Amino acid sequence: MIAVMNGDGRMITLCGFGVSNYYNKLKLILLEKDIPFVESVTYPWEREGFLQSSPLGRIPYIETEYGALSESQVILEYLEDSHPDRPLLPEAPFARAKCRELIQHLELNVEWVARRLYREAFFGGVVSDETKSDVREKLAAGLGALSRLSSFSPHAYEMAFTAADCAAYFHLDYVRQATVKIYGADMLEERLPSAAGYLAHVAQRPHVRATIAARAKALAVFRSLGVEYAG
Ligand SMILES: N[C@@H](CCC(=O)N[C@@H](CS)C(=O)NCC(=O)O)C(=O)O
Repeated sequence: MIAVMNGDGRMITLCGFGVSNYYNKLKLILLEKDIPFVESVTYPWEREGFLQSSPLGRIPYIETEYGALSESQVILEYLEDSHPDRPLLPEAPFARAKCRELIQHLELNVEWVARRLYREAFFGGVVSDETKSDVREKLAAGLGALSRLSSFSPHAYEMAFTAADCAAYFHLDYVRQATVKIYGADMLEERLPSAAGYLAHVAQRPHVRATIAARAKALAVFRSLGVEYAG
């Protein structure tokens, strides 16, 4: 647990576990914005204990001095509004919307589609051939949409590091791994050729490197628990 407290006593608790790409999206936002926070390891299969904080029992969620907040994009925008000092969204309304548009396409039409493969790709389960073929088709469309929105060179949204990169790194990395495992081919390479260079570039950031290292440790802990979980 990272325990850091602000000078004025406010503190955010990030709840979830470090294997989750949505958790790591927010962790990276907090680190990059230099917002004090503590981490509370919270597993989705323990949802009965936190449904009041995250109504579907999903992680990540945060606890704040005002109450709990769920859904990573809502949390991201709350952090941006409440801690404007180190902005991770562009200031101009249209650019701000374009950056969020990219995140929404990435999550709805790419990550959420690829997620249906995770059970087999990462958690030792089985996914039907029908699902694999459906995902392949929808993922091709989602990645096509992303390629029309961004060149991912050098960043997800234009030239500067933004919140879109915090989401893109951890989502695209899992999408790539899942497609390699399930289809024997990297769909990012096929549909988003700049992704490999982009991921390598973003991975050099100190906070990204630290979050990747924490993810490896969280994965080892998760495996040692021997629980059945499908993502
Ligand atoms: N739209 C949600 C997605 C979060 C999500 O899918 N979390 C996964 C872990 S990566 C989870 O809690 N899965 C358990 C479940 O859906 O029951 C967000 O952005 O926070």
